[in-house]
Amino acid sequence: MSNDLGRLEDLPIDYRDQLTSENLVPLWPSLRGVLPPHVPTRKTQPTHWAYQAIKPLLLRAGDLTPIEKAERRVLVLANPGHGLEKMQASAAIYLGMQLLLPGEWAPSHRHTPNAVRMIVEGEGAYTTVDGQKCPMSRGDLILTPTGLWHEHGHDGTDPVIWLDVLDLPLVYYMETSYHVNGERQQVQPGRGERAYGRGGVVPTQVFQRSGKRYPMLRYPWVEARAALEAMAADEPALECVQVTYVNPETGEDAENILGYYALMLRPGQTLKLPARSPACVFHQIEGRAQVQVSGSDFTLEAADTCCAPGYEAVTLRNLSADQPAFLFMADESPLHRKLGVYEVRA
Ligand code: 1HN
Repeated sequence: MSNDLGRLEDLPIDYRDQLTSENLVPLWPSLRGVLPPHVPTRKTQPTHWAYQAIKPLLLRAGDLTPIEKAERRVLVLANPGHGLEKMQASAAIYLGMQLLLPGEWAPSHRHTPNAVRMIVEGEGAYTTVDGQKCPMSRGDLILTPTGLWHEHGHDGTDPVIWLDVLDLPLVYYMETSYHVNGERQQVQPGRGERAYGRGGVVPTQVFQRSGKRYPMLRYPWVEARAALEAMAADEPALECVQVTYVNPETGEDAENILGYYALMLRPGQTLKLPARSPACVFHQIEGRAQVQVSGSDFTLEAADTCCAPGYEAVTLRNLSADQPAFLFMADESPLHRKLGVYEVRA
């Protein structure tokens, strides 16, 4: 097959003008661009966002912009490879750091993109999702899946900050992104959600299925951390000490498009992750780690975040010789699997 396809400039100008006026475009000058050999073209650049840099700017946003003027007071972690104005960390992943001050309320709405929040700092805030009040503590993961009402409140005394992860870039690209505003939700006491908080047992559905697509909305960090520590202790030879956040009724990914995971690096451990098609995001929950990906070398301090493009191997190294390091990960693998494009490259 020829690597030397005809260029646009090779065509007579009158022919090109006629094509344009009929809304027609020749494929061959662009064919290698849209279908490059062996490895896709990726705009996603390895990018690191230091919490130390974000936090003071976010607190200043708290002074500059009242919550009523922001609805959601967020600084977006934008990948320069996509252009900052696109507000993308990768092709399908949006990341933002959100600040809620004591007494503030971020009003109820629902939208088509799926979201999760990973709590970074502070106590006393909560998200109400589909009538369920979900308290926020460091490391907790709270789902706000597509279509579910959600709002944030804060009864504590200090600022609360969390990382939002959404599939907004994909949903927007599909021309399916919109929101609806709503009234303050009635908190529904005890719908039994807490029964899902224990690994291995779920409520028996004797008379009918729960009917809930999202039975579990809050994944407490104490539980995920305990699972990782137990795995590490019980399987000393296990290389990748990682758990996946799943729907406890089906075992499927917690949400439809992005995947969420927690990972433990043993003291001094170096973990080489193979090149896989999905882009991914790392957020340091505890400890410090080095992240190497396609020529970039980041040090993740606690609460730092970085992203890695797809089709690149990633090396993670725990920078402590005597303490474990814990990371939250998000990636595009549920999307890639559903689309049939998921790959692991040896
Ligand atoms: C959103 O609804 C939240 O509810 C946060 O906290 C970030 C970014 C884009 C679109 C919707 C929230 C968002 C968002």
